[in-house]
Amino acid sequence: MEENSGNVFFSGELTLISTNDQATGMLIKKGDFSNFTREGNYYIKLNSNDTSYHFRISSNALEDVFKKSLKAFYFQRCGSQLFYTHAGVYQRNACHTADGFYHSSTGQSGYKLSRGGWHDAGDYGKYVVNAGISAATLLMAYELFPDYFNSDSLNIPESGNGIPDILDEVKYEINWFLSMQSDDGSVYHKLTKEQFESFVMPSQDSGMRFIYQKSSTATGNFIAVLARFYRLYKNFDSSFANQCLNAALNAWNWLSNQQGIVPAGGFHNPPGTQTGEYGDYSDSDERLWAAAELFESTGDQSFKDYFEFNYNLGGLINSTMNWQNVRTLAHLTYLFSKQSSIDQNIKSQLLNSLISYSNALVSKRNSNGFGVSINPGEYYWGSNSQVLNNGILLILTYNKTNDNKYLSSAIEQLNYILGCNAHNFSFVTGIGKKYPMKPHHRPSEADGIPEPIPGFVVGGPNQFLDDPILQQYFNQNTPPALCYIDHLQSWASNEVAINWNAPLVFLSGFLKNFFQTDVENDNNEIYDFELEQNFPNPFNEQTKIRFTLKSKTHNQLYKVKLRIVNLFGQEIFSLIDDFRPAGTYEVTFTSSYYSNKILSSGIYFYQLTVNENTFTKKMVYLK
Ligand code: 9MR
Ligand code: ZN
Repeated sequence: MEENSGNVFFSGELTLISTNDQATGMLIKKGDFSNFTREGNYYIKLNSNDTSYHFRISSNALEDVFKKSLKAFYFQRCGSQLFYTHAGVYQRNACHTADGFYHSSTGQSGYKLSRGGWHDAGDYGKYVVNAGISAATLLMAYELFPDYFNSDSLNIPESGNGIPDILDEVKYEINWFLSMQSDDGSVYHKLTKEQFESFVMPSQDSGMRFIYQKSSTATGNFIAVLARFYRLYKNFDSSFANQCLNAALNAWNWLSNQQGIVPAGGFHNPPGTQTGEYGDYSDSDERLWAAAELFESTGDQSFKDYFEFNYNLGGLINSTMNWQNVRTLAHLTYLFSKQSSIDQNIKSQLLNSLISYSNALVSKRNSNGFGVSINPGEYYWGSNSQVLNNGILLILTYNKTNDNKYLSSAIEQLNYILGCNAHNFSFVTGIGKKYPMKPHHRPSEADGIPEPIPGFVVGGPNQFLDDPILQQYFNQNTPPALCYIDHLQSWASNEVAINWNAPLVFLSGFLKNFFQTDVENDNNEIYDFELEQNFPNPFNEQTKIRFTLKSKTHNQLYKVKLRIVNLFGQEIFSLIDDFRPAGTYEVTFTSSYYSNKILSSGIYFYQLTVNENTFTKKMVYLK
């Protein structure tokens, strides 16, 4: 029903999905109104007179999630003041400007300036391992889909500098990374206090903060991220980019001389330290990832050899990436490599493993009442991030196969995070009608503002009940997906963290473009672009594409390209590629264009480029 008029625009039947959904214990029925696309504000009413929250149907519905989830990284910045212009009411003073002292467990004494970077989560610690996967996920989004992630107007201090904000934000972290490297090339594991802070603003957090031992997992992460940053940033600032590559190479030099994991047995908090550990029993995945990124950035044979010798030791793509296991990130870098010397056979093995892993995700999604790609048993600390990272893998599989089932499954992962779940609740602060008001996030609590800082996804249901609040409210008979509570002290279900937000940025940023109808129309006064789209099949002889080139100067010729591209910007048909004078043009879509092409159903775009300006319109092709 429409919000204001109460008019009914769509009605349908519910279908039974499950009488006893495993993850929730619920009886679940589904109403599908995906064919109803009229923009507006609506609610749903059942025969029983129950009504839903009011919601919006709009091609821009995901814009807000994307912007806020990326901006959340800015709100995590350590070491500089957040000003009103960028932070609004969440402005705050600079914090932790005197980081940090070598912890006695390093065997070193004194102080190393290591300022900046992002606070890890609800606490104020900074951990290289977790920072690594967070930064890398943001960089991967930009690297694979640059057109979707190139906004320079997110209102962070660097906005408008001609560099995509997502790179500026990551650079803030990169500067801190550089400061965590030791002279021998190795990288210190973390910079934290010995105990978690109390709930004060970061600038009020006093007491000693320490740099802990070097670790090979931190060093591997560091290499991967700096190498990746180098290849994306070199077009913007080659001297800083080169500094990053050199730092990565020095770190590799140290790492490749270590026989086993450092410290032996993996990093552990020394006695007396209780802050985050990010411990790991294996560094072989970090080493593989480091080699993959160095190969992609340099093309150097030695890195290629290292990757090709080791890539299959833990199997192919058979797990979802997380802070502890980055093997899949190594595989993805090789799978999407642009290096010409790549081994095509390995590439196709990796692709096949990605497809079968995604098939398993799709079948989990099919057996879950809310379409979630995790099974009971997988609702552990940070389960929401597993759901989101699964969404990334599904998108990448869609990218390689063009098969819609992966895309629709990816959309469902985001739907779950945004409210299609047993809690009828958006897990992202400031997004939707009902969302976490008491996240375990120190600045959100200590600032005295009732509204939490927006754009943060919380960890989500945790069936292992890893904190006293979860243990108080739930027990081992609680269905796994219900073990969540919006409580300040439920750090194991209601905390926020940078590595959980990064895949939210990826998923919402990718899918927002997917739903937008007009992708970019920079300069519409000069060139009109019309499209007559005969739904559902625009690839036929009734389709006409009309555009006008308005004359600016007498006898001017415009360089005109008209093409049809798929979701990834790859050209499917070229309709015009020449110079044209001002005038109105009409192109009819004759069968000569499509007779010898087999196209799958999906989203395509008409793309008109006139000189330097590109106009894009979406079309849907259904067979
Ligand atoms: O995300 C981490 C999760 O996978 C671990 O099970 C948990 C306990 O070790 O730690 C989580 O990370 C926390 C980190 O140790 C300290 N900062 C807050 C992080 C999110 O809760
Ligand atoms: Zn700080």
